[in-house]
Amino acid sequence: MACSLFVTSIIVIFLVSYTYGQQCEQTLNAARFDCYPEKNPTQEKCLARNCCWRSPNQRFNLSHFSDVDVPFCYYPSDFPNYEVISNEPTDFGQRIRIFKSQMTYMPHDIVNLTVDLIYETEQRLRIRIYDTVFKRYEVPLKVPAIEKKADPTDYEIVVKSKPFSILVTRKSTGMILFDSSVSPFIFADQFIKISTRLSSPLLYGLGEHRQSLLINITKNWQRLTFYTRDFPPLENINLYGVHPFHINLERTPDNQTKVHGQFFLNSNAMDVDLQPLPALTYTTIGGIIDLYIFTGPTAQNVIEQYWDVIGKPMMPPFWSLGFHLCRWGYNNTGNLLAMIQRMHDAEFPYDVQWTDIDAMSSHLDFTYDNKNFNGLPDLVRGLQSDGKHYVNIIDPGISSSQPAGTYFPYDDGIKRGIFIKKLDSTDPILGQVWPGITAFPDFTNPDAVEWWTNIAATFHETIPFDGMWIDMNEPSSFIDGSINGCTTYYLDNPPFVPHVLGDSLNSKSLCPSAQHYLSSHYNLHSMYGYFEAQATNQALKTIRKQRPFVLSRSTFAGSGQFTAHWTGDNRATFNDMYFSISAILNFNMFGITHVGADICGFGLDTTEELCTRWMQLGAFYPFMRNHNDIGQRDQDPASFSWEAQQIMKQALLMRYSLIPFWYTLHHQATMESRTILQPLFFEYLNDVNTYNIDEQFLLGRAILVSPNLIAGSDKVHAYFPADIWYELSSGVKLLSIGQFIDLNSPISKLNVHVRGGFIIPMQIPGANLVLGRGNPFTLLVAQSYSGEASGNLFWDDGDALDSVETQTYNYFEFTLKTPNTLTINALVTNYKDSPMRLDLVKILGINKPITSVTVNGKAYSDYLYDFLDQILLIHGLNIDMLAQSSQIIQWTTSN
Ligand code: MIG
Repeated sequence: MACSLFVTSIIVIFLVSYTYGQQCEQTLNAARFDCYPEKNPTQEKCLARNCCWRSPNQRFNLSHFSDVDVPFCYYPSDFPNYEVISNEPTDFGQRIRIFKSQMTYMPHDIVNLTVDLIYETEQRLRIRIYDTVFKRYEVPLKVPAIEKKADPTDYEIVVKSKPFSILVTRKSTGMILFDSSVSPFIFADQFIKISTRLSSPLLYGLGEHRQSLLINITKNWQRLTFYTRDFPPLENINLYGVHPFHINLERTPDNQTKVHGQFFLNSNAMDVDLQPLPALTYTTIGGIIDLYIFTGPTAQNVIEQYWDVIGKPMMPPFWSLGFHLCRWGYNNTGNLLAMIQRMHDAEFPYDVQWTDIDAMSSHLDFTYDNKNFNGLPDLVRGLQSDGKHYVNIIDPGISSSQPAGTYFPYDDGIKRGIFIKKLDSTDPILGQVWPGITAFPDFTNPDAVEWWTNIAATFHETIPFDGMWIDMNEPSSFIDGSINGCTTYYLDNPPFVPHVLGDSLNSKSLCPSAQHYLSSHYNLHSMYGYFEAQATNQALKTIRKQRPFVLSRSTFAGSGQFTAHWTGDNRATFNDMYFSISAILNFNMFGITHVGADICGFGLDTTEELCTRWMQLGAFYPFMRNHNDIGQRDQDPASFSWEAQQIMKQALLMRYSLIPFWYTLHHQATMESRTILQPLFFEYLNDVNTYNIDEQFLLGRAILVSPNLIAGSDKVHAYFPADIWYELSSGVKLLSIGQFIDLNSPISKLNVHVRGGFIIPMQIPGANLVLGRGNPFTLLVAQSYSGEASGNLFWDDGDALDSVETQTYNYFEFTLKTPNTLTINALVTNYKDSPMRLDLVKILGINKPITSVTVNGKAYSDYLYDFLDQILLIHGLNIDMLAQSSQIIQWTTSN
């Protein structure tokens, strides 16, 4: 049946090349869609595709010529396309059959397709387009299944028949959310291309790429490639992770901004082409079209709607919010001990010590080098008895060349058959990584989890690690494909290869034809890190019976349920420090909220100035780790001058004092789908000045961080949206708002401001988070214009897997209401193992002298009022926050 269709279609194509007339009149350059995205397009190759070949219409400015620009070869308006043959209402929405009578230029066009329009929720629409006849690969993510059609609040769909296209608009404004009519739709076995018009050129997301936060395509053409890859983050290349999700702003004529999001659920290698129309084109080489549209209308709403599909981030263990210290190349226990000692002597707060592959024996996973790292197990136990934690590295490559019977992870893996296999073989495909020739565990195989758990558990008996760092999981190999190269099979030789680094899908990784339990490596390559993180999370739960900490380099949509992430091999430059901000903001949108960049830079030698600035900024990374490449100068805080050390210590103390706020934000991320770090536009959507800001960011909704990112500068050019802002450390109110201003920022100073209307729970820092847990809490109350504020605090034992399910936690709501009444509401008080004493309350923005203070109705005299800075400090409180469900602090002022 399919075969005869195919033959008919071949006959049709010959007829067609005579009949269609090449409608090439295309006045707008920006409306040209690239018909020859491969390298070296020529007129001949273009015409062979029945496309139009013309130089761009306007005078061509060669200085702007870049890799991606106005295409010479573009689709004519009458290019063959699908048409609707039926359209039926269903329980979930609509089912449409479409058909294409003319073949296009890629092999194995699929002419009969089904289009499901699924009205999943009131704000979420899903569009699935797939082969009507044969089942194709689909991304093995557990996404919500919807049976009943929802009633859309604010979207409308129109399906056009001939040619087939889909138009989605926002009902309330008429803005276009999706419009595939802009370019022909192509669906061949290994080449699927769909375009959509964007609402505006204001675009965010589409990771993992090194780019500014705002992907501005007002004038620029851009191509972003998605295929996980081990390479130091540079612009215009595919990197470690794949997140085909974006946010697009819609500006209405009356200057209101609404937001929608879009997620392309597809794990095959793909290009996303962006052009100033503005429009976006996905070109993927497998799977199906599975598109989600999230109608917001705010940015936070879009995030909630996205995370409902991919899964919310995990709650990290409390200790993992502290400062982490790592480097590649401690080289031996002596160096490691000396570093720990100098950190201790200098009294830096710090929580987690790491080791890298140099601590392994011959780079073999689940071993340690008991010569150079003699005594490592005791060293780790020593750290733990001081309340610190230890994380070690595990690479996916399992050495296959150790003498039989000497390396259990490989021997047992072979026995259980859990390695990725060569095409048509039961033998593992072999690559080469740090330990030499290696096999690669297939974490899509359910049996792999038990194998992985067992070998990790055995090693845990030797070294009781607290978390696992999973690196090299793109998966990365030092050779292309395998030790035997790749095959002539079609998966190893696709007719179109997206613009991946190295020009081949097997570049520094495995052959696409390699076989996983669930499907081919061709389909699953970019999910390797996802499945490894899931298995590792599972293994740690089984072994430690506590909340797991996993750090993964490669990620896919939804990885945040299992793992934290760092942005890979950055370099010690101010530019790298700048790009870390947009990367971290993006990963927050992608649902991996526990994220950071290597502080002070991984590659290259850092400088004292850069490292000082970076420690200040890094104190506001959700995941705060200073990590360094082998061979670079030391960069742990204690390795610098006394002056630099004091500044770094201030930054660390600032972080540690804010941990109750951070921890509560993580709780809200897991429960309410809130980003932890966010761009300013998330909170100030109608303020156009915020759209392009990626040198500042918000922690939660309340704290604005404006780091100094420029070498040798003592000023920060920073924007303050029209609101009340108080400097965090001094409590002083900022006078210029709604504009950019130059803040003083000598090397000793990081500018951090608190937004009026918020109450920030804080705590007196200890030497580490475990030792500081019982320390007194403080509240920073930043009044709004009307003298109100609110905040909350989540607290549990920090390690339990089920504190939410069993309600073994404490939850407080703090409110300041007029007149001058601060209430501490203890809503849940089931966790009693650690004292929760409130010692100090600092209220900002009080412009009248205080005449009295009462605590729970009794006069209280331990307070100070600073008229100049308008701050009321109530100290020595010693309030047990768990004692009563509601406690009240009040004050009166003179008139
Ligand atoms: O081929 O384990 O990104 O953080 O220090 C390099 C050694 C392997 C890459 C990681 C980096 C780590 C390094 N690894």
